[in-house]
Amino acid sequence: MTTEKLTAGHNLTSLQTFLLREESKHPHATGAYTMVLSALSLASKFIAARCRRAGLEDVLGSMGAENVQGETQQKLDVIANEALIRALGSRPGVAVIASEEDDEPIILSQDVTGERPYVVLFDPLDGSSNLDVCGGIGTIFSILQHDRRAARVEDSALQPGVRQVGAGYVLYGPSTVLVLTTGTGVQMFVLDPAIGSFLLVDDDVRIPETNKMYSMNSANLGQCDQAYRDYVDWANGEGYTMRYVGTMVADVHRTMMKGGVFLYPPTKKAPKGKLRLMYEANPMAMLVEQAGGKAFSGTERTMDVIPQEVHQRVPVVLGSAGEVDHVLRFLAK
Ligand code: P6P
Repeated sequence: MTTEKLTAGHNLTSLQTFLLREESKHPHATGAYTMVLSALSLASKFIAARCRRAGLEDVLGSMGAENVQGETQQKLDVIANEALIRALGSRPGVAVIASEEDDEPIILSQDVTGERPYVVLFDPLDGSSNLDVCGGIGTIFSILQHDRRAARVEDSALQPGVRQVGAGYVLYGPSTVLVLTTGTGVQMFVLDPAIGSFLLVDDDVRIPETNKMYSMNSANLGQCDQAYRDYVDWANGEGYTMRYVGTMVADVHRTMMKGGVFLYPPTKKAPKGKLRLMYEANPMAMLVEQAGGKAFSGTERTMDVIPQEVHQRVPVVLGSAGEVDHVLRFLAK
């Protein structure tokens, strides 16, 4: 029997293999970046395991407290947040951690010489309110290089999206999918629970140019600017279909795989938009652009937005280039 037959149907490139192969392309690499991504992978496997048993362990429901966003914290929000902080906090390359769940960034090193080169920002469990109904939820992360010139160490977390050196999300759905960019295209991995490894299934994810599909919470339409309402009227007239899960990771992943456009416009309730720039819009924008799509916040490219504070919110329009252009045409009027 040939080797090929022995391994037929099994992809044998793990995330670890992929990262070490990428690291080997950089002769001066210290391995710190690989260790950051390895920490994110470990924490997401831990979170996936807890999600899989959510109905069997006491991790459903709320903590009875609110986070800095004024949103009710789910038990698994706290568990996921702790897992990410502990995994990243034990890595020598991480200087600052910023989480949706924590008011202020966590400084792991006051050392301004910057031997700790990275800042990691994340939404530990995006869409966690869907957990109780077994809906798709996810983790979103963004990696910046530590800005040693920042006035305060924590200000290093306030860099525009164009300065990201990595971004990704983990979708905890029927399977656990990691979609990652380190700046040279987008790779997709699926967790094989039998061996506990993320295995490479696509080494060059490209978002389809067009698809007559938009994804937004249509219940908000009455609160949106006329331009968004005009776009939806136009799309409906053109025979577009609408899909919306209510978890950004799930809605963006569908958009990455099938094409279309995902929108969270400003509303009366959220006049700057609901989604957070630093650990939702920016990482998703890097992924979408690396896959050939576009990501805008109003008429400004999302990754050009200069952040003012770590939890700031922005409007989001992202997806297939052709579909985002249709929305921008209405916003420009
Ligand atoms: P709405 C989940 O709470 C979240 O932060 C994103 O994952 C999602 O895209 C959005 O909010 C859904 O908001 O107002 O449609 O429930």
